[in-house]
Amino acid sequence: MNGIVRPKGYNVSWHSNPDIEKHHFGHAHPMKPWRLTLAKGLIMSYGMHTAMDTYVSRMATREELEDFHSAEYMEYLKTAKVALPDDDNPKEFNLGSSDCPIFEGLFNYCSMYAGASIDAARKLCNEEADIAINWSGGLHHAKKAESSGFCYVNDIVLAILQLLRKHPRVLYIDIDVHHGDGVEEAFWSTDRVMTLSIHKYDGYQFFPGTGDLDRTGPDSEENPGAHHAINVPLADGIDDEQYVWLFKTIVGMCVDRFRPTAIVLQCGADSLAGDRLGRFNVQVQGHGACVAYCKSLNIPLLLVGGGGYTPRNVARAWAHETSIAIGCDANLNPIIPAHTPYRSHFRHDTIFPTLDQILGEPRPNKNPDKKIREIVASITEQLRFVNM
Ligand code: ZLV
Ligand code: CA
Ligand code: ZN
Repeated sequence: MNGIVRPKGYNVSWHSNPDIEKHHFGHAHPMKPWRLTLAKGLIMSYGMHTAMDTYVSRMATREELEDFHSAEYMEYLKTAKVALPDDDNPKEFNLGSSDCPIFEGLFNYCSMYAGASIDAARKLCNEEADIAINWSGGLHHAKKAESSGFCYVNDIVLAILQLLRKHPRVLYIDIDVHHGDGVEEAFWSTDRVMTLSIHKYDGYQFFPGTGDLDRTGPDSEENPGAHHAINVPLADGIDDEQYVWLFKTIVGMCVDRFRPTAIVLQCGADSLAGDRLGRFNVQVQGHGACVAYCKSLNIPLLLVGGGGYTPRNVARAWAHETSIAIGCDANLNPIIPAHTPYRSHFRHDTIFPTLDQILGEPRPNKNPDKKIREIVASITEQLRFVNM
């Protein structure tokens, strides 16, 4: 079946739940859980599920959610009622805002994607998986007591808290086009988690408006979290060559200095070219090269999803990255199998749509090489302050 074989002595676990995909944020909202159906269809039509341990994930319990979130916020999230369109009540916990609408089944949706990330992290802790995958997770903006930017519960923080039960040091890497502010904030004061986010940054306009190069951790040197936040602010239009070079260079330096015993990679697909909200020119190949590089480090790896607002491209990237995880990427026929569900969604200018070819107006690259080198120089200097 398309050259898919289970890798010997290497376990990949895949955590998903079809009920997650059925939720709707609202007609005009860019977040479409249905993109997960498209990704799953592609993964399964290639037969990749046969090479992984597949789990239908369960809901996280209230106790598990309250490992990070406040009990008051979780209670409100559970009981929040879908508001009428003209209801302008004050928005507690930012719930009911246009970014974070209250929709039917919201609490179940949150509990399921969080349950999947928690289970995936536990598979790594028990050494039952070398790579664990939850494409429905990666919701990096949620705070202890606040929803933000389409994220209600921070499954990444919950997963890292699980990993910290066994692992002394966790490296969090975020390739979503937005700054991973919620995860950064949650681990701001500890030296057991290093956070690295690569994102579009223009000072204030592009959401969430944080993530400048100088944002490196708490100011006080006595605080163990000092220097453990790494931010890579980029301008529009970065291409594969620059992005992958930057990724490998910076992640390589972080691994050398911090020596993580587990890695969490948030694979937000809104950093791809042609994304409805994104601004970069990264291709499926370049995005996947980041996953391949993390895999090559041979450190337990958790892959989560994140943003991604052009569903056919999100599905392409996460299917390609699943193939990298199980090691069959080189053997895949790039032409999307004829029996793939919703195959017509992948067709644009060609009758033979491929896994790696995405359509998107190229954006002018506003990232001079000099700037890219300056970013690396600044992070090199920052890492000198991280104790080995
Ligand atoms: O990909 O939104 O700019 C992880 C992730 O990182 C804003 N929100 C907020 C701040 C005030 N505004 C605007 C509110 C708009 C509400 C609805 C949209 C609707 C249609 C098209 C675009 C948007 C939109 N919203 C674009 N950017 C925003 C951001 C939030 C981005 C979250 C990224 C989440 C899953
Ligand atoms: Ca990011
Ligand atoms: Zn994003």
